[in-house]
Amino acid sequence: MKRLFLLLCFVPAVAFCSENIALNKPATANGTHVSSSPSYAVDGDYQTDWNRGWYIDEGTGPAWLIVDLLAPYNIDQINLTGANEEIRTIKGESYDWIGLVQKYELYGSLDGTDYDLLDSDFLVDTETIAGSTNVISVSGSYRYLKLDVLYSGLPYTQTHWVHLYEMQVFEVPEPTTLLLFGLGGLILRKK
Ligand SMILES: [Ca+2]
Repeated sequence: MKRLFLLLCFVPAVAFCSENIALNKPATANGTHVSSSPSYAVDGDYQTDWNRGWYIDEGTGPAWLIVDLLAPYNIDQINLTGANEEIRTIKGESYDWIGLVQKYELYGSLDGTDYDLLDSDFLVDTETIAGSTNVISVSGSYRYLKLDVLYSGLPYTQTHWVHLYEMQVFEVPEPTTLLLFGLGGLILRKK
């Protein structure tokens, strides 16, 4: 005797898609060292950086970089990547800056005038890209993102380079309901 068991699976699932909405968006800064332009902070390449140069605040305010997302986005997460040994090794650079820090404040704005403080922390030069990336949870709708670097160097010395290798920005995921019709199994048993 044969018995046929047909299992039909109807599986609603939620898929989340997320892309870096800062990628190749316009970026400006209040200074650039040589050709390390602000656009390198949003080009999707960990080997290129916005370099503000040897930064000392002499009463003119912080070194800053602004990214214009060109429209408001409901932002969920921002990743900031600073200098690190992994990139220097790839590029054949011999500097040993591990342990150096950049003190920053990150702001968001809808109109480019009124800014909300989103994060205040340090970017730390470590051995890896991941270790030198700050993952920042954000809640709010913003078009402009502004990074102020208050100093760079050993804490409170203000005597080193200001770098930002990447700023990545991600929206709150939009759920996409997928209806997965799966044929779970066709089981043929013999007795
Ligand atoms: Ca880059």
